[in-house]
Amino acid sequence: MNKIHNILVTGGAGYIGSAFARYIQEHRKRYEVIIFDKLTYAGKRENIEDLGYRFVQGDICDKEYFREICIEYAIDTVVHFAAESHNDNSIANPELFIQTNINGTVSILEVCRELGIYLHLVSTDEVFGDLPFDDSRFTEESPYKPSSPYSSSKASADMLVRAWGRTFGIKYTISNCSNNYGSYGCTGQSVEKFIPRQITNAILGDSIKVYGTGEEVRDWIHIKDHCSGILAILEKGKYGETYLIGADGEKTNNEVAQLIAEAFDVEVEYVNDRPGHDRRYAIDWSKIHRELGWVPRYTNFENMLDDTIRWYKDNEDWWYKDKESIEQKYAQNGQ
Ligand code: NAD
Ligand code: TDX
Repeated sequence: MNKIHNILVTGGAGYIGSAFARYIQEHRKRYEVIIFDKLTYAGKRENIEDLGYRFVQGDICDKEYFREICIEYAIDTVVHFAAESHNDNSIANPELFIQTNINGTVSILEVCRELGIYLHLVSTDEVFGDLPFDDSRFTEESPYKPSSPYSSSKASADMLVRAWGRTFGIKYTISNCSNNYGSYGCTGQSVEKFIPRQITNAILGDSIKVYGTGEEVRDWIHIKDHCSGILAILEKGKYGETYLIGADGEKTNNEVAQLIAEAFDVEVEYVNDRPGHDRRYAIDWSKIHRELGWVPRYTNFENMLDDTIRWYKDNEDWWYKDKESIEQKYAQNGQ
């Protein structure tokens, strides 16, 4: 078992980072958690306020400040979620993705190297590009073929972490997970992402907006399963290894859109496609199961989607203030 005591969570006010902090509080009270987040448009204090963990507002690209915080709190483990995370934004403003996802990761790597800190990098299945519409799946050995500025910046971060491992001997692990959905405590997913965008459109009586033909496939995993997978890697994973996390949740965008449309009795509208749109993602998660004994638990998609719909109905204050500006951006692209 890896030695963990003081964990710094970068991007810990965002969707998955804050859920991970909540998961640790519910399942591992013995760990100290420090949340480090710049609070971009994607970070929200209300995601973490009730947890009572220490919060530091800072930019991962500011290496000196990041180093100071790691020393001040005697950090032994960094779980690195902080990123620009939305594909459509990476098409509109690619340079920000290079700065945060690549340069930010290098600054963390340099601090981890100097202070001997173990780093877990939270990455994505999108680094492998896309799959044909058959039964193939990504494995830890799949070649890197990212398609978008977002996924290529995440692929770069994976490679940099491996290089710092091999050249400088830093202790690291990497996880590549599929599309997350769902809510957890005070945390929801940004209304810029597919499922929350459609649920909140429907709550407001608007149509579901599907890109292109809607035949693309995403492999959905509930956010709590992603969190338990990361914890399993932190505690039982082997340094220098990569683990894929997934939950056999393949669905076409049309299937998901239909479920939401039926729940609210609204129309599905086909809008401009995303440039370079990846066709299909699918994860073979047999390694993390075989080596670490991990299994996903929240695998009934229809039930968890109902639960998610309920959360957005009950938490309008959490999302309503972001909705208009995000929809304005989509409208400019005919989406
Ligand atoms: P998110 O956009 O909700 O949150 C990102 C967080 O990072 C925000 O709180 C933001 O304020 C913070 N941040 C951004 N730039 C920063 C900087 N320079 N310094 C410090 N903090 C900064 O994203 P998410 O969906 O929670 O994704 C978290 C991580 O998980 C990302 O690395 C993403 O690539 C990865 N991932 C996401 C998914 C998914 O389906 N959402 C799937 C697999 C992997
Ligand atoms: O309005 C929409 N209509 C639509 O059809 C939106 C926002 C999306 N889509 C499609 C595009 C994708 O095929 O839905 C699918 C899912 O889109 P996103 O929610 O934007 O997710 P995706 O691009 O697949 O990336 C997500 O999963 C991997 C996360 O945003 C990434 O952070 C993660 O790495």
